[in-house]
Amino acid sequence: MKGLFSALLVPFDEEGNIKEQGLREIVRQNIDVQQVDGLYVNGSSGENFMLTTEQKKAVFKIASEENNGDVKLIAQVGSINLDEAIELGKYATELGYDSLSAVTPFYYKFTFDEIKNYYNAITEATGNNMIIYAIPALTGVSVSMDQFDELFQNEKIIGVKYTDANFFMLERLRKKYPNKLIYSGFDEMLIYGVVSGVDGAIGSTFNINGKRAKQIMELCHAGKVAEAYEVQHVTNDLIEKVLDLGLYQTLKEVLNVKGIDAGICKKPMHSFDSGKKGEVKQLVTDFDL
Ligand code: SI3
Repeated sequence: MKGLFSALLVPFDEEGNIKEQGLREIVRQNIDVQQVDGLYVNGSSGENFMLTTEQKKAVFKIASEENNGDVKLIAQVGSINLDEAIELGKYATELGYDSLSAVTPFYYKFTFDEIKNYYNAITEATGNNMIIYAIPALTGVSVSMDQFDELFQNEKIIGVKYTDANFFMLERLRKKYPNKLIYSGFDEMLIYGVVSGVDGAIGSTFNINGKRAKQIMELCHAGKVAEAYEVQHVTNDLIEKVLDLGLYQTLKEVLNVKGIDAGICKKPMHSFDSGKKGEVKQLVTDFDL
């Protein structure tokens, strides 16, 4: 379960339907071209929180069929509807997903006890392993060190996808929990995560820039941090531009330019600004995507 996991993009048509063939092409692009070690399915990058339960199941099924055992699979099943999270967790477990992951429940100000019960309920009902998806900037939920201590008492909770820039806490977690899996979540800060000893990374931009991300990890592991930093600089020149043009819209547009049917984003997210298509073509050339 170590290494680089692409947070899988999901292509939609104008009506918000999943484009199955395009999704299969994105899975293959990640495995065959970006050479990632795994896929993180139905995360933020999959626009998961805007999908129906049936659509989420369809994404799990198509991704696992197309993967066909090639790389490791993590199923993000988190939902503030706990029944849905459990239903999805059971479904992904039956499909053979290597681990579940669930975002911390959001919107309502859930108490820590409620959050802990949510994770314990999912692991108990599914019997599968769980990776906590901590992304305080989007959920407003910050998990403290003491709370991680409590959550990690559940042996089925095998790690955390740590999408935060608190590197002091990351260092503390790494030292205290050498046997839990820690995944870095911000692609633009990958090098700091790797130097802090993460086991892997999960990110959206790996769908188009996985090879460079892998280089950053490998160079750091070989002790060549200065060289890794040069690759991070190039990566961040790319990410800065992608964020400026619109994150998921631009990642999809890059794939579209490469001949992969990545469709468009699901409403209410807007589609890529067609007046800027030339800028994306330039990105593909400039960054050799
Ligand atoms: O699907 C997912 O859950 C993710 O891709 C999470 C991941 O941490 C990404 N975060 C979000 C909110 O998309 C990052 O990869 C992020 O897109 C990237 O670092 C650019 O900011």
